[in-house]
Amino acid sequence: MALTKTSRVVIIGTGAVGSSYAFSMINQNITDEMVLIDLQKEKTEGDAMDLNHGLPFGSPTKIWAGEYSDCKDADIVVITAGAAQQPGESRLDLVEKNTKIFQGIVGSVMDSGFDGIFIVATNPVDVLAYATWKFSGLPQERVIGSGTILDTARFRFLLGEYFDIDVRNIHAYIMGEHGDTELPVWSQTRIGLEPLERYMSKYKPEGSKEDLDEIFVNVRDAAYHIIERKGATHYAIAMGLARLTKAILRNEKSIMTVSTLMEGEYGLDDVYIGVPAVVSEKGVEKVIEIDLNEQEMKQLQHSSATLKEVLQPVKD
Ligand code: 6V0
Repeated sequence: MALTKTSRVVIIGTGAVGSSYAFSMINQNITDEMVLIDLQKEKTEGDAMDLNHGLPFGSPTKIWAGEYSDCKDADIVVITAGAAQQPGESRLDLVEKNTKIFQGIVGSVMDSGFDGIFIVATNPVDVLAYATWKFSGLPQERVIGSGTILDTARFRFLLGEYFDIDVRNIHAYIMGEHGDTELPVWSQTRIGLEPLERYMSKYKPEGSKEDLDEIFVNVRDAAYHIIERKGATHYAIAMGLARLTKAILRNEKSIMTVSTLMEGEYGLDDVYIGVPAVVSEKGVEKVIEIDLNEQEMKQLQHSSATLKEVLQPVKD
C-alpha cells in the first residue's frame, strides 16, 4: 500500500498569531509536520517543546524549531512575522517596516527551493500578500493573503448574536481591504436562505438599520478595541488560518474571503484584495464574482484605490 505524502507547514513568526496558529493546528490534526521559525530562535525552541508536550492530548504531529532550509519540502509556508499594530496605529501604518522584513523572509524561503503555497497574515495583509507574490515569483494562485476571513467571521458572529441564530447559519461577507475601507455585503446577506431584510421584518421587526450599521462598525473596528484591551488579536485569526490551511491540504474547495490578485474581476486589476474565492490544493482556484449593488461596488473600488496607493512603493 502506498503511503500518502507527509504534509509539512512552516510557520515564520511565532509571536501571538503564529504560536496560537500552531496550537490550533495540533488540536485539529491538520498537518503531519510543523516547523517553527522566528528571529528569536530560543522562543521557537521553547514553543516547540511546549507544543510537543501537548501531543499526547492532541494529534500526532512532528514539531521542531527549524531553519529556512526546512521550507524546501514544505507544502505551505505561513508568514505571521513582523511588526504588529500598536494602540492607535492603523494596519497601513505598518507597510514600510513589514515590506522590508518580507523581502528578507520571502527571499530566504525561495532560496531553499520552496515550491508550495504561501499564506500571508502579517499586516497590512493585502499589501504584503502582493509583495510576497512579487518577491517570490510564484504563480498568483499560490500566494494567498488571509484577507477578510477574520472580518467575515466577526461579522457572522455579531449577526448571529443579534438574531440569536447559530453563526454557521449566517451567510455574509466582508470584502475589500482587511482594514478601514472594508465593506459589508448587506445586499447578499442571508440567514438560512432568507435574505436579511425579509428575515428581519418577519422575525425581528424591532430591529433597525442603525443596529446593523453599528454591527458593521464594531466589525471594522474590532482590532482596535481588542488591541486597546489586551495588546494583540490572535486566537480568531489563528483559527481562521488553520481553517485555510485545512482547505488547502485537504483540497476542500471551500469558499473563503481571502486576499488574491484581481485580474479584471469586479472591474479591478493589479491589486490583492479580499474577495470570496474557492480555496483548494491549487491555492486560490477561482474568484467568485457575487452581485454587488452600486454602493457596494463603489465601496470596493474605493478600497482597491486606497490599497493601490499604498502598494505603489512595493511596485516601484
Ligand atoms: P508579535 O507577537 O509581535 O509576533 C511577531 C513575531 O515575528 C515575533 O515573534 C518576531 O520575533 C517575529 N519576527 C519579526 N521579524 C522577523 C523576521 N525577519 N524573521 C522571523 N521572525 C520575525 O505579533 P503578532 O503575532 O501579534 O502579529 C503578527 C502579525 O499578524 C502582525 O502584522 C499583525 O498585525 C498581524 N495580524 C493579522 C491579522 C489578520 O487578520 N490578517 C490578525 C491579527 C494580527
